[in-house]
Amino acid sequence: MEKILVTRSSMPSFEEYVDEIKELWDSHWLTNMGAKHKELEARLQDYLGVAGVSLFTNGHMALELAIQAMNLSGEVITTPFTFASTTHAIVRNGLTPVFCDIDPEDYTIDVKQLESLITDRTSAIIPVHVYGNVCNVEEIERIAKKYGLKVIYDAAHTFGVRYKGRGIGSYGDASMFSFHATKVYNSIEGGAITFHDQEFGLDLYRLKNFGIRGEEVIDSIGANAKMNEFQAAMGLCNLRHVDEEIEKRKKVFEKYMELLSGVDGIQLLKPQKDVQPNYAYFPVVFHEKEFGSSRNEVCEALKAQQIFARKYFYPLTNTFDCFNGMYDVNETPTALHISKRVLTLPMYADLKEEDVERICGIILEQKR
Ligand code: T4K
Repeated sequence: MEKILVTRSSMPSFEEYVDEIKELWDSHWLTNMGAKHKELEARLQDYLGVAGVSLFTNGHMALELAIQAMNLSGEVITTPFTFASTTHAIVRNGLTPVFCDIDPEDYTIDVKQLESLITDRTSAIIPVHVYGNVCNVEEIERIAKKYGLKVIYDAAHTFGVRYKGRGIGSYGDASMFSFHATKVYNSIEGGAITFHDQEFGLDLYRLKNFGIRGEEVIDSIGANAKMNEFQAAMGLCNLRHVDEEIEKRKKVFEKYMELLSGVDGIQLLKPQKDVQPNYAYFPVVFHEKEFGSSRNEVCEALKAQQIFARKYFYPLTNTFDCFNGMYDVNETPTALHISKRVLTLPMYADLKEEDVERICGIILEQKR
């Protein structure tokens, strides 16, 4: 039986990629903001509908350096229902994450609780557009303005998403996109920060290149987080096909919806108003009492048939071993509840209709 994994990288044809990288053999320019890098930044600025784009070697380093470039201090409010990256980027900047609970339906930061977590040490909010679901950007903006806080969105999952006709990366002070192989759009590994303030863009440019301002002037403590030309070439190729890929994902998404909607004990994503989605993930929350089987039982039943769904995002970041019990998970009860019950099903553009039917068949067999 052929294995079905939670996702499968989108790729251009071999010929298209080879054609794209041919020039690199002529130029011998392989990295350090070369021609492909420049072209991709310009194309993404246009595609994402943002004022500025800075490319990085991966999404995580993009987030870490965006936080550094903001000169934040003290506490940063975020959610624990996310990939390790979000919390680690805060902690690795010497900042203290303060965990806000999530909304029980779209799993993004619960804006009703946000204000109560603000102290005189708070400097920023880092909300996550988890699974491609858009946070309540208006309310976040209102609160941030009121308290003078910066907002950096973890938009790793929201490539191509638009809200009220605007690219999602145009909200907040900055947004981080991941172009990892597992994402809707990939540059093998890769990431970007989108921003409005061109000065901030220059800071990012320097921070991803060791803090070098000029050959003899190094005036900030940077890292090396540059996207190389082979990554940028993959990004250029995949950008030509991303709309088509999202259309194909939509079909997979709709098939899952058709087969799993209305089943007692199964909670699915709801379409969000004014959002043009990208169908990044297909999370299902299993309520054991009503469904009759637990998330773990469903996961095991799928595994027995060579189908590898994933528990994104379990465990919560505020329970990670590396934090040695520093955070109280009971402060985010909804996040805890959802993380114990969620399973993200295989989701990618080329997932066959009959495979979706098979996956749903196995899930529904677990209904007691
Ligand atoms: N913020 C959020 C909210 C994020 O979700 C992420 C990344 C980040 C920040 C950081 O962005 P990056 O620094 O990664 O750009 C995967 C990804 O590695 C990670 O990018 C992603 N989130 C996370 C949700 O998922 P793992 O540990 O689950 O990956 P792995 O190796 O188990 O792969 C999962 C499946 O993907 C495989 O079963 C098959 C498929 N796959 C994987 C690879 C590596 C492919 O089809 N092709 C591939 O090349 O973390």
